[in-house]
Amino acid sequence: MPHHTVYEAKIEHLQILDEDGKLDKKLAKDTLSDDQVVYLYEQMRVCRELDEIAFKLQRSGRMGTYPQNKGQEANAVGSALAMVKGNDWVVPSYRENAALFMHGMPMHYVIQYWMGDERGSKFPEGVNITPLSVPIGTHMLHATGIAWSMKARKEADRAVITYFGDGATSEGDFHNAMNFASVMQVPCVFYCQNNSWAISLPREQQMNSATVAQKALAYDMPTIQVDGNDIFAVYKATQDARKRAIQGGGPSFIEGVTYRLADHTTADDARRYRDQAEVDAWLEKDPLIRTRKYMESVGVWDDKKQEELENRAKTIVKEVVDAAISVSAPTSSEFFDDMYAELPEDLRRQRDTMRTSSIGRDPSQIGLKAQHAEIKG
Ligand SMILES: Cc1ncc(C[n+]2csc(CCOP(=O)(O)OP(=O)(O)O)c2C)c(N)n1
Ligand SMILES: [Mg+2]
Repeated sequence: MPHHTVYEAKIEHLQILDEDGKLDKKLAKDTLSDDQVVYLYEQMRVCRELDEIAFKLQRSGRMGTYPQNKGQEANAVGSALAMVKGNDWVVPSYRENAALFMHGMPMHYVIQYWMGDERGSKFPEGVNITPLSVPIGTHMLHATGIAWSMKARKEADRAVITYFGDGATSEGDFHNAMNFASVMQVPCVFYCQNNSWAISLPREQQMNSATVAQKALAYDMPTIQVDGNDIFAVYKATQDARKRAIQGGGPSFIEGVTYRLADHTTADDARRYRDQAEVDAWLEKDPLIRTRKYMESVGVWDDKKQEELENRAKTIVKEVVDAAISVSAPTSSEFFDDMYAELPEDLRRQRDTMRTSSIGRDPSQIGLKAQHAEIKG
């Protein structure tokens, strides 16, 4: 038969907790306990508080810019719980704060980072998280590389998760990372937060594929689309993917379908390009609302607990902001400190001459030496 089908595929969609907080008990089997649900809800609520305060800090001129996570928190918490803190690696973009906190990043670092302080990227030893990546897509290559090193070192019980947006999957780096990860069968979970928008560009204008998940088929990766506002579905898909990774089954892809309820960043005004009706429809699918409904339906949550949590969230975030703004200002030469273990000669020269008019040049060069001495003097 010269003409026949050589490849066929389907993309599955998984939802376990629906928008009304109703759980599919069969699908939920071996996923989250009620205690874990409460824990994840608390993480999401604290993150939401941080988001609101960060927004205010930017508006009052104390922060450069900030990308709110509002509406997407279930993707971060559900997946972060399925990975192993301090053992696995997290390679983030910039819209999954809760995952970073759950994997040990002190919360004030994220505030410091968005205030423009490089020390917000210098995580304590033992925190297996790479710095936030604002360049779109470049970090997925790092995730593949870290996972490849785990494989080369035969670290059989370790895996990597990397987060990125729908827009990032239109970048070449995404495809390079996916291809290499697949060819080398590295233990990496690729988690796409499909929030429908890449700044002002709607998903359907930047890609012609019906799902993001199907892009992984080209790399023969196990792939699934989940309701990204459903902590159960996110947890289950990530748990399956991690299990596959540590058992030598190679990389997996997860598309979490979610929505960016806020502007792209504080530098954006989404009212200029998207309908309020769309936002309103997604407000009803808010992961916090549906998780709370579920918790109330099984009797593990009530108004009193909610009030306590809201107060706790305020206290935590206030402490975090105080910690971020009370650190002493960095000295100007500190920005040379953290890129290299040993500073290359040209950068060393830049650092040593940065306050002279011979910046970056060797002050002992003829003609510059005298000038240098003059300025220093
Ligand atoms: C390499 C690169 N190109 C362009 C940009 C500008 N930029 C910043 S965010 C963004 C959109 C990203 O959309 P998506 O990947 O869907 O992530 P989201 O912001 O929706 O979470 C773009 C194009 C960038 N930061 N890096
Ligand atoms: Mg997006």
